[in-house]
Amino acid sequence: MTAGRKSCRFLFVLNNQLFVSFLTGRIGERKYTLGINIALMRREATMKNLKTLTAALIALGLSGHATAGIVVDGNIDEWLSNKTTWAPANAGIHAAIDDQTGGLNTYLSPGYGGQAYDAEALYATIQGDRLFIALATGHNPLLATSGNNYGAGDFAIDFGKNGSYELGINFRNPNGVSTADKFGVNGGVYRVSEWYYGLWQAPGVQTSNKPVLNNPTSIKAGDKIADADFAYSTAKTGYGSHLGDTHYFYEMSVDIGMLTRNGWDGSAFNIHWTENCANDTILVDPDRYVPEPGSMALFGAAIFSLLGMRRRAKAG
Ligand SMILES: [Ca+2]
Ligand SMILES: [Ca+2]
Ligand SMILES: [Ca+2]
Ligand SMILES: [Ca+2]
Repeated sequence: MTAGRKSCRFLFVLNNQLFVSFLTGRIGERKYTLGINIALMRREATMKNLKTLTAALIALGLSGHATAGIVVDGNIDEWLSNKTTWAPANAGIHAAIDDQTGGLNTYLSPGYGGQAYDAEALYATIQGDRLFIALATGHNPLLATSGNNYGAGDFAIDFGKNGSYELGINFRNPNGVSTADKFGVNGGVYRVSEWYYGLWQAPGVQTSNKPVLNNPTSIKAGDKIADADFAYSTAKTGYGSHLGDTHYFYEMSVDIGMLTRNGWDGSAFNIHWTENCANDTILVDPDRYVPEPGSMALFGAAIFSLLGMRRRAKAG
């Protein structure tokens, strides 16, 4: 998301009063217009009507369309503009979409498993001072690793996009029996010293000792550094192009300051998720993070420049 502004004069009416715009722009997805009340401009400005002018500016600024905030509750509808295609709700959301279907013998990538192991869509966005992540999958979070079943993996973060996953956001399976499923605290953020890996050495080629190291599955060892807001859903239908399929959603957010204190330099990074078998992997790479000026700071700057305009007008 970016903040921008440009000047382009036009007249508009608000509350039966005529305004001339002097600044329009965007803060993230929110459009705003600042304007000067024509009636007030024609009078000699006093401190009293300057206050009225300031109030009018703020009211205008806040009249734009606000982006709905993300609520971490396991319902990802606010992330989506289209539930059939999984298209994200706005350009600030980075998305990887790979919705497959079929029975357990259906190939995904790099392994098999069809809808029951399908990683379908992974999303990431930054709002305010938090990184939000959402996942849609056909894999039941409550499926435990046992025999030929494999439980859910954790969310792995690779700063530098160099294949070394520094941080993990942990999912702890309440039905877990294996050490991978039972590791740590649900929603805990860990600085990871060791990952588990899946079954695949190359697409369709199984291995027990040469896993693909850029497909980490679950946290094996690490230090807990924070807690994410973390939620996951029960089975849902009505999404994707395969109408009979069931889906499960994960949603979480972590503090940006915590990420920077733990190795993030603000450049683009990868977020990865898969199951403990790594039958289907998914990766999303949020852009470099550019902090936005706070909206009130921007309005403050606008009012300050208005004061400057008034002084110049008075001097002339
Ligand atoms: Ca939600
Ligand atoms: Ca699917
Ligand atoms: Ca998939
Ligand atoms: Ca790295």
